[in-house]
Amino acid sequence: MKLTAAQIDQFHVDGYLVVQSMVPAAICELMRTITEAHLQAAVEPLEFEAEVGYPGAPASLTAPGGRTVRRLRGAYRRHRCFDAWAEDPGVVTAVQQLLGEPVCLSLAHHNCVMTKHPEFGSATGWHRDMRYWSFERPDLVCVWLALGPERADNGGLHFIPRSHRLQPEPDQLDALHFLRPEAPGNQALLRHAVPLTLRTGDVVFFHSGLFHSAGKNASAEIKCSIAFAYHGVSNPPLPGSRSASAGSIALPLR
Ligand SMILES: O=C(O)CCC(=O)C(=O)O
Repeated sequence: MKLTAAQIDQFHVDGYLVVQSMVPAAICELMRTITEAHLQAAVEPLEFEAEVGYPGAPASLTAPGGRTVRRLRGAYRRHRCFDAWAEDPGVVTAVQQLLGEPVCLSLAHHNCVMTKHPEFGSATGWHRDMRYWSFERPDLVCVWLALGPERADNGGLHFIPRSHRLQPEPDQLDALHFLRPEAPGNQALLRHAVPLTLRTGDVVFFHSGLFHSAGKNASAEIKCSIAFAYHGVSNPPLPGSRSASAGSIALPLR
């Protein structure tokens, strides 16, 4: 799959691009089945709701819902269906077009199946992924694949279009670099936020500087999405940083 010039422009202007029906239903179904099996068997490495520390998340692993899985980490080495997706030539071509150079998959960031459970799945405040990432330039692309429907009411993503180049004033952010919803400087920004509605097999490419958030899951189904992050070959992780710790996989186009 090659992106059109209009799609590339849209990504650069808005900070994100949705490609509908990029992945066939049968592949999504396989990924969903593997996800459910790994949730059922608690296949490590896992991140639990109690560990994210977001508002409304269970306070400890032993609190009710504390061991609700938030992320199946290490997706790349979890099952062939996930690494095949991470290295899919359509994905690699698209990310290469968006970053303007050959790309690498980061194993340190995202590299997971995000799961948002009803009841104990917590909301995520307004943040940009690059807040704790250490690269020469803050220009990475997250590729997010919906394995089922995603809407505002089941914990789907919200974006602030064009916020990927924003330079917030210190008082707009809290100590953890989340946007402070009550800060006067954020009111106009938050008025422009949009909920994303995705169907199974839709893919969102978004810039690591884009402010995004997600709510709780008020549906009866677990929402599952695959997230991988990519950087350009000329933009490696900084030596000694957490971003460099797990390594990257170079993805030349074959
Ligand atoms: O699904 C969510 O709550 C948000 C996930 C997200 O934005 C992240 O982990 O960076």
